[in-house]
Amino acid sequence: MRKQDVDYSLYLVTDSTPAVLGVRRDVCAVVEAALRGGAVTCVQYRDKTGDTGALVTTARRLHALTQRAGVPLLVNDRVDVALAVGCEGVHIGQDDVELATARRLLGENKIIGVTVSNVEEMLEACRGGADYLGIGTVFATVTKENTKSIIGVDGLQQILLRIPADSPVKTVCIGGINASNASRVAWQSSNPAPHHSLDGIAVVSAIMGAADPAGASRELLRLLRTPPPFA
Ligand code: TZP
Ligand code: MG
Repeated sequence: MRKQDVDYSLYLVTDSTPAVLGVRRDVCAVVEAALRGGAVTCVQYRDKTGDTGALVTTARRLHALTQRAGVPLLVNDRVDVALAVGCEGVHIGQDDVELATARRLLGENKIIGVTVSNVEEMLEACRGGADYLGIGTVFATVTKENTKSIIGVDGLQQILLRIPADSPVKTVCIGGINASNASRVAWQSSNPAPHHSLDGIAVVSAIMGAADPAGASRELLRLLRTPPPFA
């Protein structure tokens, strides 16, 4: 899979905490169920709890699942875990390893995504050669309570509008996206089309917390492609 060809439309971010996942469910089982629906296009393994050995073990299991589904696996924060597993890349925030360092460690062929919540962070990530931006937090969410800023759809649009026209960077938004707002967020962020319209939405609880992860994924992808009423 060439990194230029990655489809970011429906980007699943994992969460292993019982609050999101429910007590009896295993993160790999939920990802496997979601992938079976055929709608998830990209997976990020995000786990703030495990020790390195446990992270590598779970990342290996997830990579086997994503490879079978033909979608990329990215690891949140941990370049070392991504390297150990040989998956497709990483996602880093503003307080993680520097983009230039991650690029040196991973090389040009791996995917590096960066979280941005304002225009300055976006410009810096573009200059540094990020492959995609995770723009947010769009709406307040219980999944990640210590977010720096809630930017709303307006903030998301402001960032998209200022991405340099010649930048190849891709974009997803994150934070509180679910079936009730996915269509509106996707359409408002793409019409009238700036140079860079949104390439996808990233969700945690809308899929990881769903009773039927495959059905929830298919419904989200359908909504992304459906104009909201009065669009
Ligand atoms: N980064 C910004 S918000 C967020 C992350 C990882 C969590 C989003 O979770 P949800 O459940 O999709 O609102
Ligand atoms: Mg991080």
